[in-house]
Amino acid sequence: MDKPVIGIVMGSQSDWSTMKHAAETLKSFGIGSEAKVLSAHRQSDRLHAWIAELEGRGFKAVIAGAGMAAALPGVVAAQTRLPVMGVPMESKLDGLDSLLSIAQMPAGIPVGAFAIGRAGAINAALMTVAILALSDPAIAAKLVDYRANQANGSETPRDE
Ligand code: RP5
Repeated sequence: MDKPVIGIVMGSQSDWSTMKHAAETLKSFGIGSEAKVLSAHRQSDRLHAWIAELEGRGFKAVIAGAGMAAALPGVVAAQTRLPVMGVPMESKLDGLDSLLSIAQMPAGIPVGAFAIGRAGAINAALMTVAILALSDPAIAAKLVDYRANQANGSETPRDE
């Protein structure tokens, strides 16, 4: 197993069905991740302890997913200088509550806000891949291949 360099944290076990797409995307690039359920509201002390260790353990970025009053990405960003990607869960108000909670950060503590649900989880992972690619030519080459493969998709429409 690759040494984890990307942290994946979510507010509830119920978020994993979405956040697993971030982990799977990273795995497809051979990038190790560590996934945790640590709610900003329900497990704030344990969340703080986990964040405090990340830089020392060699992590490069964090993907944080949460729903409802989705404070988690911002709380993580407030406690680390690592880049934080926020993924809104498709929750009570179709995820709009989560999206606004994640996007509307006060100036000074940035969180990258992604699309609601699966697309956001995948794109958050791809953004961390792009960050790693800046200093890792092997990952950069895989990212170029990934993009090229999308461009090679069929031109024949089909039902989902
Ligand atoms: C948030 O509340 C979690 O991120 C989750 O999306 C939502 C609901 O959590 P559960 O009640 O399913 O544990 O904190």
